[in-house]
Amino acid sequence: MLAGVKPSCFFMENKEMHTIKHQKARSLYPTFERKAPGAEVSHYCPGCGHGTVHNLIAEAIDDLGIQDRVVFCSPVGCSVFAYYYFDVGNIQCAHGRAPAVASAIRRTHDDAIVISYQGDGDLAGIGMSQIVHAANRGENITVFFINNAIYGMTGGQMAPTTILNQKTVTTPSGRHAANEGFPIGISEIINSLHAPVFVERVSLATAPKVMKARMAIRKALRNQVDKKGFSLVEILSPCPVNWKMTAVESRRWLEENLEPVFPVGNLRDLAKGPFDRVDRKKAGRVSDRKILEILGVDEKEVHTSSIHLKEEQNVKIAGFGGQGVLSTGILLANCAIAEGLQTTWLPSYGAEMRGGTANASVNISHEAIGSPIVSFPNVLMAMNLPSLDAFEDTVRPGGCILVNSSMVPRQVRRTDVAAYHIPATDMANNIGSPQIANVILLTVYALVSGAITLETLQKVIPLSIKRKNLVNINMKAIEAGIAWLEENRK
Ligand SMILES: Cc1ncc(C[n+]2csc(CCOP(=O)(O)OP(=O)(O)O)c2C)c(N)n1
Ligand code: SF4
Repeated sequence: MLAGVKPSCFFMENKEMHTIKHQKARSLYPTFERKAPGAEVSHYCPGCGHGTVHNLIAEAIDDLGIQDRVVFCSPVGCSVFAYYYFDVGNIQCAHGRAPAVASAIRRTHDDAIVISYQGDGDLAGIGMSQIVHAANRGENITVFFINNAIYGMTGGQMAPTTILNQKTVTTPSGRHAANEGFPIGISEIINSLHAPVFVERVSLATAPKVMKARMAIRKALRNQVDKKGFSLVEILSPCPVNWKMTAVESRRWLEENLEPVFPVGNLRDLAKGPFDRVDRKKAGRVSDRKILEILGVDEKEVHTSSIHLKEEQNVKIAGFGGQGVLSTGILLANCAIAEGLQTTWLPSYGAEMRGGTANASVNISHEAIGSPIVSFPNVLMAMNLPSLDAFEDTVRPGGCILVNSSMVPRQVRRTDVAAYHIPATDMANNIGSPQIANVILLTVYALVSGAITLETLQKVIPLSIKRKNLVNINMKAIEAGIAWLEENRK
């Protein structure tokens, strides 16, 4: 539609005046620039209901004036790319887990308006327990449940909401109750719980029904703005491609076949009361002090360290599986704990069982650490060439790169970082085991950064190593690292 066209009509809803605008909602990006260059149209099939629902949600966000507050949790399914369209905060959640992610965001961000947008495979299949428990807890979130009675993205398999006799790829002769059970009414299940405040099923079969869907979507979002509690709108939506119909046929089929199984209408509207059904003020809170007590941590110990970090250490250790990359990260994190510093360790494995790439992210700080992710390290330990190739450019200027030069046949190209080319695997082989190359690198890191002391490293290694006969050789690796730095320090 054309931008800038004047509003063409007004209507009243809950005493609020709304205008119908013949222009794209502000909460949708003006163009949909997908990964493929030039693909600036929606990825949805013609006649798909997802696009219609996106428009309705975006218009509601605009009219409620909440664009800057919305966090949109998109699912796995055809709407996995919702973040291509909605110009709001976006999080792409693991299959079926959007209600859990939404709950966490809602509880930790008072001002956020959190949307969980889910298909029927996502919500009623793999994520069934997630949605039931989020609803049962009465999370103050808004769930839009797109029921197209089929797994769309994966090519038309049976969903929990597939109706009896409906043919799908996995029920080629139709769904039969004796084989696959009956279609599941999600709205009815949610309506059986105590906590939810608003449950409504709507349909996209005809234009008047789309207008009803529009109202329900607004109501469900407005409930969250007013802190009323959990709202779910189930939207019966066409999937012409997997239903093997034209767009027009699919809307007719929806009305004639889906609606009788899943009757549209409001199942619950308790939002008229002034309060959220769940009184959050009464929620039991565990204090930080209590958590430390449960963990057996002495609070004073956590904040006391003789180390003075010049800056927080964001370390990326990378190599191939078998080089001890992940255990180096654990060793470093354990040393940081022993130094009384805050730390996190996050492993990342390649898909291969053996010989694949692996990396570990370690943060070390005097302060509490917000996220374990290290996207832009100030320290890189590259155990092989692919790791240096992958991460060299991510290191922050002024940072430091330690390279296992036995496995990396090139120099560090960056000139704005300190580079150490240590023939760690050769040195380790000379001592007696290639496995200790990582400790040589770690020793050099300890010395140049001052983030952990050699005494701590020597103390922690015997505690971290399961095979005690390897402790001595690790101590020799530390000595080798010290000797190398003495010889090579400029
Ligand atoms: C853990 C996991 N299991 C299975 C899949 C495969 N998968 C991707 S999308 C999908 C079904 C999505 O269907 P639905 O939620 O109905 O959404 P639609 O595509 O119809 O919008 C499945 C099973 C996956 N990606 N991850
Ligand atoms: S497969 Fe179905 S749900 Fe997915 S985009 Fe196409 S029409 Fe929509």
